[in-house]
Amino acid sequence: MSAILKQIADRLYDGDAKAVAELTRQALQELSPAEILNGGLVAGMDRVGADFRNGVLFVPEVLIAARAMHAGMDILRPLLAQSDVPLAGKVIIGTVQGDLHDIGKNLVAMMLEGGGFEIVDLGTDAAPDKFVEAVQVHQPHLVGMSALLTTTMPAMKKTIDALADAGLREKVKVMIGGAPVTQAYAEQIGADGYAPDAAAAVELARSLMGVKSQ
Ligand code: B1M
Repeated sequence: MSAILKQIADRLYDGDAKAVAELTRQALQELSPAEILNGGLVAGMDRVGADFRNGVLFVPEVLIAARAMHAGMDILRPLLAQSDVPLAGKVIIGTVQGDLHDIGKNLVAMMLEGGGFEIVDLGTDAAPDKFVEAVQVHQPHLVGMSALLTTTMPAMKKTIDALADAGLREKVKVMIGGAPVTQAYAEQIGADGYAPDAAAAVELARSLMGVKSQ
């Protein structure tokens, strides 16, 4: 790995947004946006994800690292949009109807973006129709749903049913998560996968795309 990519990954891990932005600009003099994305930002977020899963880092540190990742992404995004760099995949994500909790969903979205995925975020209280419309417009590979209330979990099933009614269910993989959600519930409602945390969500998204995690 080039020295500057390692520096980007290290500073991202430390949550130093200013340094990540500066190093990303410098790296563009010698490397392509895709090389910087994968070798610097995604590599750094992968380490953050692994240490979060292993209990070395906690939510505040992950959020600070994700902010540093965004500082680099803000510079790369317009350049990546111009080039034909294949992203890891496109994900539509939202907190389901009736549910206003978004801290975990945002964390998952940020980790997925750090994992090289393009994110369309529907925010909170996203009705089944909103997911259907977003799938029609954005044609994602994956749909991610978050629920924090036992009373809003059924909205996940309603959304899957709405996708099926619109003839879209076979076109996307559906992943779900949130504190009360389980693997058994994912199987019960016909989702393609469940992830217990943001790091696992990146691994799951990659595996649903048929890519082995780094
Ligand atoms: Co609410 N709330 N809340 N709340 N709230 C809970 C969830 C609750 C467990 C608290 C409790 O009673 N002990 C309880 C739910 C009980 C239940 O249903 N079994 C509860 C309740 C009852 C309520 C209200 C009904 C309270 C009231 O008004 N009477 C109300 C509902 C509002 C609504 O949604 N309609 C309400 C409101 C709120 C606030 C607005 C005050 C605030 C939300 C602020 C916000 O999100 N912007 C809030 C908060 C903060 C919580 C707690 C304290 C923390 C949730 C959180 O952010 N955790 C929560 C208690 C708790 O969990 N300890 C609670 C941190 C976050 C990083 O974790 O969201 O689990 P989490 O996300 C994780 C994983 O779950 C996973 O990855 C994330 C990162 O590792 N994950 C996914 C999440 N989504 C995923 C998607 C994936 C994959 C993984 O794939 C797509």
